[in-house]
Amino acid sequence: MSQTATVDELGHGTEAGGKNYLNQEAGVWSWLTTVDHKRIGIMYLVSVLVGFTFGGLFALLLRLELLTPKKTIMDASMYNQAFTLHGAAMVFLFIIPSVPAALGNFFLPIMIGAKDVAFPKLNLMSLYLFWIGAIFMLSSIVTGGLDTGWTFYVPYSSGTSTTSVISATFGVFIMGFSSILTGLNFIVTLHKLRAPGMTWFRMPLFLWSLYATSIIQVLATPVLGITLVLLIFERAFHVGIFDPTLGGDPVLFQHFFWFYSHPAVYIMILPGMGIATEMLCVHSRRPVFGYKAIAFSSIAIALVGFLVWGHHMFVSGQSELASTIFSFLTFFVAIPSGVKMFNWLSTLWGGSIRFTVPMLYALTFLFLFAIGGLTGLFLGMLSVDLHLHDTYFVVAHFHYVMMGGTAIAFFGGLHHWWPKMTGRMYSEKLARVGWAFVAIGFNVTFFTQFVLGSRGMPRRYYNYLDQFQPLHAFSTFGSWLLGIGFLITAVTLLKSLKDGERAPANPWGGASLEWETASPPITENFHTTPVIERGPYDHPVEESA
Ligand code: HEM
Ligand SMILES: [Cu+2]
Repeated sequence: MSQTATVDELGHGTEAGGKNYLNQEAGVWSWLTTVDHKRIGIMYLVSVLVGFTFGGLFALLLRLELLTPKKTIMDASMYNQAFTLHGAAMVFLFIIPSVPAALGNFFLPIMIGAKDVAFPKLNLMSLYLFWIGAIFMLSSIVTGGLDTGWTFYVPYSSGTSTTSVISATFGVFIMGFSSILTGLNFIVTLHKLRAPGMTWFRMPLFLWSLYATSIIQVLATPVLGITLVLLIFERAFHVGIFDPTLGGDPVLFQHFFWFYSHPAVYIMILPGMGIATEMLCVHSRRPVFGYKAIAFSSIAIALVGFLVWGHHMFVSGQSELASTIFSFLTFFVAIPSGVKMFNWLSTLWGGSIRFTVPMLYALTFLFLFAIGGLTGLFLGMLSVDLHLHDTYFVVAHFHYVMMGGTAIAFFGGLHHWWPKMTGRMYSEKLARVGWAFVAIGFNVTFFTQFVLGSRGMPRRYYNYLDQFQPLHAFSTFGSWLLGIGFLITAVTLLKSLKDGERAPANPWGGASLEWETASPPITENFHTTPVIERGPYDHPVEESA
């Protein structure tokens, strides 16, 4: 393959120095008022990476505190604030918007051969809502902190806590609208703007995962919004809704909260699964095994995900019958997840696997998500969860899913699509070193916590019994490896912007539409509307260069 993209028969390529979405217009104002989904995607990308860095710094501080059994660097109340801010930043500022709003915005229209999303101005408005919500949430840091945990459980949050609960929850409320409107935009775009020949079953599977995610965003997020408004009412005006001393019901809050937040974990993982599918196919040069099974399993996960929220409430005092039913239903989610795992492995089988950086991330995703998912079954088992609830086992489980699953897929996707988004190649060697630190550091940090949890180390404690120290110290050491890994990755990618080689249109030999446009794409994505005649993983016959 030649190193500079050439103009192909659709006229997509640009020669060096040609116009593209990055240099079409210059200046901050042109970015802040843009309606180009690619620029909006890039602004989300920068925002979520800032959120990740912020949350990551708090993670390092938390782990540093846990290096010794007594006070190391902070006292108990600071520890509470640190894990709240870490959790809230990672969930609301990073992981929920990371794949859909950043990478999805950039690639969804391109992958269906469209010029933009259905409602470009609404898309820009969603970004502003995200920023405004984030400012409200983060303002709580300077106006009294936040120590409720990212779950805002009542009655602590509505009465007892003296921290700035209202500004933080109001911020999350606003960010919720950003999420809902993005989901709505994606659904309409996928229904209405597919290029001629782009049937539903010719869409890349990443888009099926975003479609399923959008359904959850539109249906579940309003419930969280209403719940937070009720919480604000109770805290501000002492209306009894959740607080038993005011005549309210605290378990009701948990029902409302998890009715959103369990589906929300699929907002977090489904897009990650979608990216993994793309990376596995492209970098093993194999059409996906079981296209429809993967597509429909995404929808199945989204739907079944609405029926299992009570597994977060086994010890909340809900009835034993309810717990038994929720436990039973929880296992059903394992079926579509298992289907995906089977299809991914079958895709790799007999493929010509190339150990590029995105492939390394994809394989890491498979390994870590398998551990995260399977330990979820331990926790879904009513009898086992009674022992493991609120221990480090849970902390390990959700980090394996959220960080090992989604965040790893996200960073893999960043490496996979970086050449397309920026027009630059990064140093594969450096990126590999970054990956190695992240992969090893992750397991050192979090595998240890399965052991800690099963031995009884509770979650959210800043002091602990001496017997736990060796494992905690090992986990803290792992967090430093992780920190180094992300630092190396950041340097690798930023360096490529300065002196990276120019990226060709199709550096990995992918078959979906984004690889047919130039790197970086022109503002309209394509000079002429493409007409699609094959599936997203079928290579055209003549492609051999
Ligand atoms: C850089 C690696 C990370 C480290 C070292 C780390 C470390 C920690 C620690 C020490 C806690 C507190 C546990 C406790 O005391 O109960 C925690 C909680 C949490 N983390 Fe992370 N974390 C990391 C990355 C992430 C990522 C990527 C996400 C999500 C995408 C995430 C989401 C959460 C959540 C939701 C909590 C729960 C907070 C709470 O209990 O309210 N973390 N993490
Ligand atoms: Cu759940």
